[in-house]
Amino acid sequence: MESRSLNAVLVPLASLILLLGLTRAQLSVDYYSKTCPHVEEIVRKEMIQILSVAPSLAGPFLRLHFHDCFVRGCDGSVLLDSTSGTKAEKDAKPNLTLRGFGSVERVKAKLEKACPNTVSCADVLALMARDAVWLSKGPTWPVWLGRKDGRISLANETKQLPPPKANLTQLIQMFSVKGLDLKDLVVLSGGHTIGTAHCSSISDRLYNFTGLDNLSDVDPFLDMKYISKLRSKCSPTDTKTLIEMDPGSFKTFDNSYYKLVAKRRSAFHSDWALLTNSFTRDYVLKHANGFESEFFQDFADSMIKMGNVGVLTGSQGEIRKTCSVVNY
Ligand code: HEM
Ligand SMILES: *[C@@H]1O[C@H](CO)[C@@H](O)[C@H](O)[C@H]1NC(C)=O
Ligand SMILES: *[C@@H]1O[C@H](CO)[C@@H](O)[C@H](O)[C@H]1NC(C)=O
Ligand SMILES: *[C@@H]1O[C@H](CO)[C@@H](O)[C@H](O)[C@H]1NC(C)=O
Ligand SMILES: *[C@@H]1O[C@H](CO)[C@@H](O)[C@H](O)[C@H]1NC(C)=O
Ligand SMILES: CC(=O)N[C@H]1CO[C@H](CO)[C@@H](O)[C@@H]1O
Repeated sequence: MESRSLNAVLVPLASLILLLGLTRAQLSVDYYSKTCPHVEEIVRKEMIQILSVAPSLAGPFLRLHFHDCFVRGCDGSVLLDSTSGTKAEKDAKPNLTLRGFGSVERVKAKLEKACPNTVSCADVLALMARDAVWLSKGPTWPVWLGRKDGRISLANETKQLPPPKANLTQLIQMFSVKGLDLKDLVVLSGGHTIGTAHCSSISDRLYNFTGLDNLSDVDPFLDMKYISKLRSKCSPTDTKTLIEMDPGSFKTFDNSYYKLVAKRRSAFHSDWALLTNSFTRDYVLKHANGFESEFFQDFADSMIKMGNVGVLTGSQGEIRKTCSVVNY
């Protein structure tokens, strides 16, 4: 009896450690040191140019990597176009608001010129996300490289992405199936310190939270004064207007996200939900009052962890030539 129950714990534990060991062993910081030694400089140089012309793309680049990693692992599947037979992730509802695809192709094209058939689109996304944060005055981190690109992208798999209305139970569940814990959840949510949201992503909190569809049907956990402010920007049916998620500081990666969450002025119900668990609430309240460098270090650690989710390595997958289509 006893050894059986011990085995029940040890066997999955051992295979988990093995699995983590294998994935980590195959990604490495110097993966392209021989085959494409200037990969990081090439990406950085393009990113500086892209963001100097279009600074509002920093948020979208970070979000693209997140959406990539949460569906089929970080395999570039978010970048694939639909084909005649299948509707891709890109064409599913959560992805209506993704941007920056043209810039990813631009960076990839530069890399194809310097080192053909070498750097995967999944790695390009990981590097672009890191540089987007760094160029927004946030932290930087070593990007583990060597991901291969997948050949499959299915719209219905975007169900694995947390919706903005999610409660903490759902968030914990959706992160834990990706191997990400409570700390990763509260830390990575801090990514909402940069970028914008469409009115359509928040209008239910302002007008129709429980489906009653009248002016008193608001998210009870959103600061009332903030509701008025948001309503003045977003009419109930507006699908185009963008709001700054971190007003006044949406281009700067800092700890102000946690200040907003603490004041119940965050964009999404999912951000507010971080106040409903003692661990995540303590993290929010602590970092609302400073400790920015600790948040930066945590963010770097959790991004490296997210960048490892479900990666294809070695002989799995391929190095796509163009990020929006699989190789022949
Ligand atoms: C915890 C669960 C999360 C939920 C429910 C969520 C939901 C959303 C939604 C609904 C938007 C607005 C899209 C729009 O209307 O244009 C958004 C934007 C954004 N999200 Fe998240 N997100 C989550 C986690 C993350 C994570 C882990 C990251 C990265 C570390 C991230 C980074 C971003 C960024 C940077 C934007 C701004 C994009 C832009 O400027 O276009 N989010 N998120
Ligand atoms: C998702 O879509 C694919 C292709 O369209 C289909 O084969 C698969 O069964 C669908 N999966 C689910 C869970 O609906
Ligand atoms: C969270 O949301 C799910 C799905 O909507 C629901 O079933 C569950 O009861 C909610 N949990 C809490 C604690 O509110
Ligand atoms: C309000 O929410 C309900 C239920 O989710 C939905 O059926 C209805 O279309 C929404 N109204 C508007 C104006 O979006
Ligand atoms: C909103 O709808 C609910 C349920 O029908 C009703 O009780 C409430 O009085 C309505 N509020 C307004 C402002 O119309
Ligand atoms: C950026 C992008 O490809 N967005 C697509 C999201 O899905 C809708 C349809 O569901 C497409 O029309 C968009 O082009």
